[in-house]
Amino acid sequence: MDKKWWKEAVVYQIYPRSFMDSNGDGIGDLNGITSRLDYLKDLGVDVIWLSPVYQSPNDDNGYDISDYRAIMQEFGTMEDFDRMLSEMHKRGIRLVMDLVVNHTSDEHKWFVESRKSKDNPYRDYYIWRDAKEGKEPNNWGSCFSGSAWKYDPQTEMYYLHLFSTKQPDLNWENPAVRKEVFDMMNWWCEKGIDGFRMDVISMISKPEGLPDGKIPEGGLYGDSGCVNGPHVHEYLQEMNREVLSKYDLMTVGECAGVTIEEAEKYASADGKELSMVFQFELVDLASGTYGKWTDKRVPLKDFKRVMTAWQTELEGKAWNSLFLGNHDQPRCLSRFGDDSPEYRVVSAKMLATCLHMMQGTPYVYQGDELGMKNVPFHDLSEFRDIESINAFHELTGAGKVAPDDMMRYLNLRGRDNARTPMQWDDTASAGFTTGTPWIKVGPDYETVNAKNEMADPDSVYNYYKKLIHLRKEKDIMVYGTYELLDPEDEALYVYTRTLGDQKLLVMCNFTKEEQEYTVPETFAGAEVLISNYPQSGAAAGARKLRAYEAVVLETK
Ligand code: TEU
Ligand code: CA
Repeated sequence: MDKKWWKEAVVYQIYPRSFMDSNGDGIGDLNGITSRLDYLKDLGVDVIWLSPVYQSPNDDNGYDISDYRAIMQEFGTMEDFDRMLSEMHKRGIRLVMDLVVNHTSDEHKWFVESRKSKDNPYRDYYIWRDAKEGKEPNNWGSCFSGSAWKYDPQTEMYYLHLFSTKQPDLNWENPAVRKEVFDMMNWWCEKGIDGFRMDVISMISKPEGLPDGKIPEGGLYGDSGCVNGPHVHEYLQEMNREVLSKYDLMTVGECAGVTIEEAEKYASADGKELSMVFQFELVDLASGTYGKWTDKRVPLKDFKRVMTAWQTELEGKAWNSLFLGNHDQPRCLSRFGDDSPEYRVVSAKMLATCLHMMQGTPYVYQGDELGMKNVPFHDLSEFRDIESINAFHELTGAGKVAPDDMMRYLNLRGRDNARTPMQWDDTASAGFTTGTPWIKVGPDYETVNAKNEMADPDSVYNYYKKLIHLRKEKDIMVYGTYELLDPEDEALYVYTRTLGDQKLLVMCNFTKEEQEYTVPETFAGAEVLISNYPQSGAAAGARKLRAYEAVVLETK
């Protein structure tokens, strides 16, 4: 087996705006992160993926960067960053930065120059096109509603923005752009960071000629088709030669639209591009006419099918990342589990068991280790996320979705669910800030918080801690081969892991109803490795699995 530190690591994602505020302005910051590193050391995580902290006007909460080599004022200074990095390294924790180079902010000096004139030296850093028949150059829609093109009167042309109008797409066909990006990446690597999470990196190469896309039934705009474009692998192999290959880095590509076949290229074992990718097949399940804006739940059979495809087809060819949540998703407990007061704890532990016992690098999103759940938003004014606010106005404005339905969908699937402040303790604002938090705090913070859970041996926190520490002791968790059992079962997710003559059996009940299961003879005499319920020894043959029960058996 090709052992790598990043295959054996557990990654913790910090969304800095919501993690910890150190100066009372209601906004998380770098010194706040530094003050909480002992908590992360205790949890046992090996790597921190830090969402963007660069200078930004915050149209998309830092994913719109105006200076790649400066720290956002609200988050602190470069000295604060250097101290945070040093304190992480002192604790043996590595830092992976968020690299957002599909686009910049429209306030980046490159775009300020580019829009000045058609012959400006920076003009071709971005994607400008003339109107077509007096309208946008093609029918592409932005991920944040509306057209993907914005007309700029100064030079009477349109520029492309796959995300907000303040996030103009960079022109990766321009070698000068690639060089700027690589120089900036080397600058951060020389500061001692340990890797990059690459924002929408599968979108950087646009289809030749920027042709119209298919308009989905009921949709308003064409699909840009900008995923896995014609030159994306060339660009990433160049990035690998110019930057990545020079350091001992972990890299993960956020690859919307990636297929397993493409993932084998992005994350190939030959190390020519990236270490691993985030796939979106799982979190995009149960999408509707208007994409994520739906109240559909994911049937377990589909969940098992997708996870199994990635587990079995990448094995030996490329490396999986494992995640159920991040800053773009609703809380995984609410989406895939049962966040009711009665079942919150066992369900959160079951989901964590199901994910962490798989092959790949697990990602823990801040607060999921506490069993934080979706937060009720009662009015559009309580939302902060441009994606949600724009979608509400576009879909209700066009009469496509009733306002009440849209509020329900925003509550179920909106990104703000994962962006409410980290719940540290039961004091005001959950100990996140002494000021007024930039976004509402979850109403359950007096019970669901790190202080309570660290003190409670049966908490979700201490269960995650056990799972994370197990991974350091058990090569089979990292390198064992995955095999799904009982694919047709719509209540139980059961799979094995095999390494040499050792085997694990992972049984997860995704329902609150008690389920019957027959443990294979192979596991006669096996011992319980971990469970979210007290276990009285393990035995082969018929057994019951209680509500959301997760049991892992290990052969000796
Ligand atoms: O997200 C890319 C992306 O596809 C998002 O649109 C996400 O999948 C979607 O919001 C889920 O509904 C990355 C960042 O993670 C996201 O926070 C940024 O808003 C986006 O790129 C633009 O930088
Ligand atoms: Ca602050």
